[in-house]
Amino acid sequence: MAALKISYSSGIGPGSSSNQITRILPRSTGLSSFYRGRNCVQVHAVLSFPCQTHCSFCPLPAAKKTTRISQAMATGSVHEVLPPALDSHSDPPPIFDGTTRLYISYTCPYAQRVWITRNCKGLQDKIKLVPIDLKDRPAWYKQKVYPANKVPALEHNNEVKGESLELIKYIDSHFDGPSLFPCDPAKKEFAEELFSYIDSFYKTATSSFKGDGSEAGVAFDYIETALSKFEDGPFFLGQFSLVDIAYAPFIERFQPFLLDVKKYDITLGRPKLATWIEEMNKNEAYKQTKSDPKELVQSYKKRFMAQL
Ligand SMILES: N[C@@H](CCC(=O)N[C@@H](CS)C(=O)NCC(=O)O)C(=O)O
Repeated sequence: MAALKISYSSGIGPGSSSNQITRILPRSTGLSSFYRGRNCVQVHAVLSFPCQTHCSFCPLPAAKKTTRISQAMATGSVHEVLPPALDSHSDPPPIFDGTTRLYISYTCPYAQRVWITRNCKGLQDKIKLVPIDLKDRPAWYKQKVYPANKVPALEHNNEVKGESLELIKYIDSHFDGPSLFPCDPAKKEFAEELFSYIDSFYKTATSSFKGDGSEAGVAFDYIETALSKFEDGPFFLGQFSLVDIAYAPFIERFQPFLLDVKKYDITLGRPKLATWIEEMNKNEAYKQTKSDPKELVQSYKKRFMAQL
């Protein structure tokens, strides 16, 4: 059986130590059972858009972009030990020292979008992850880093920017790595429609938690139809893109919660969605950011059941 060398830190998240551990796992175990917080990082190539022409969303010259899948991504050799979350006792990093930093929380779906984007572009060594413990937030975060006091935030070129959808576009267009947004106008237009739909998707899905979950059907039907629009791949725009990244953290949470609590299987009768989830789960850059579904269900139960 092929073996995969996994290095991980046991020191992820509040209250844990920061010993590094190396384990050999049987490949058949599947990395999906090893979630961030404990894992190493094996990055494989991701699909990217081969932009033939220069376009406003894609400032890099076409030739540069098409060949920008990093060596590490192509070989799956990127190795990242995730740092522990900083809390109210932690010193701030040397802010505005020229380092590009992505402030996240390991549990925040918005931050996860930006983290996935960074991983997909192979920017692990260019954008440093700074996880924050939101339950015991360091005061310096609001005072010195991001007055909105939320994650995600990106420190880049002596500025701090927020808002996950803005950040994934910003990272895609300002950093090296495979382009994650198409140049095809029809695809761009559809991407914007899908970005606009996310809020109602979220609201429809979460309000279904009050009932038997089936009211979420309309939101997942929209997704199923959207996934049928382009036939050059199983993703929203055919090929893998920022749109998949924008939806993934939420579908990652809704699927196990609705199944566990409401016995509602979002993939039933939705083959495109089932395939999309399957394909997403093959993406190492995304898998490194995933949480344990059991923990997600617990956290959603805590958050939403109290209100029901
Ligand atoms: N619209 C923001 C939402 C970010 C957000 O709400 N982040 C949450 C964590 S998941 C947060 O930082 N909450 C802290 C707070 O609101 O005090 C985005 O897309 O980035």
